[in-house]
Amino acid sequence: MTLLHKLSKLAAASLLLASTAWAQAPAVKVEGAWARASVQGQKGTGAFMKLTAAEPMVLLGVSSPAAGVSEVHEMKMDGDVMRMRAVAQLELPAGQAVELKPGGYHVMLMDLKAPLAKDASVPLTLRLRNARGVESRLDLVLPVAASAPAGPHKH
Ligand SMILES: [Cu+2]
Repeated sequence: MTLLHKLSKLAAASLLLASTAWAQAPAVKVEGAWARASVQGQKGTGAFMKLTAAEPMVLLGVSSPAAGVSEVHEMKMDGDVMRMRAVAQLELPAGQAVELKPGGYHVMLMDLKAPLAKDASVPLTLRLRNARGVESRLDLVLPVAASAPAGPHKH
């Protein structure tokens, strides 16, 4: 076997590894994630982010060690009253950004174990399912802020 042959075999092997790693990488891009700071005695707060799935995915749920209960909520006008309710799952169409933001969809962290201090961070895990029914988890660490941080992706 020539050296060149060996090298090309190695290159092929590493390409294969790279593509395998890519296939297992989370198929959802998360941008601008943050959680709203809470004060002593406040039981719940919101977390927000922009999710863009590379393939059709469904957000099945969320969890955080900082909260007793974590849910995906939707805010909707009911007559002239803004109400929020838990959604069982949230569709993430391929290539289309779904925004979780104040006044719309959001992650609700309830039964907080301690106030979320500004400039702290909070772990949040997204539970996802792709179109083939394969479930995956995406572990995030969200910065805690009083309002949406200005980021490079602001439009
Ligand atoms: Cu809510």
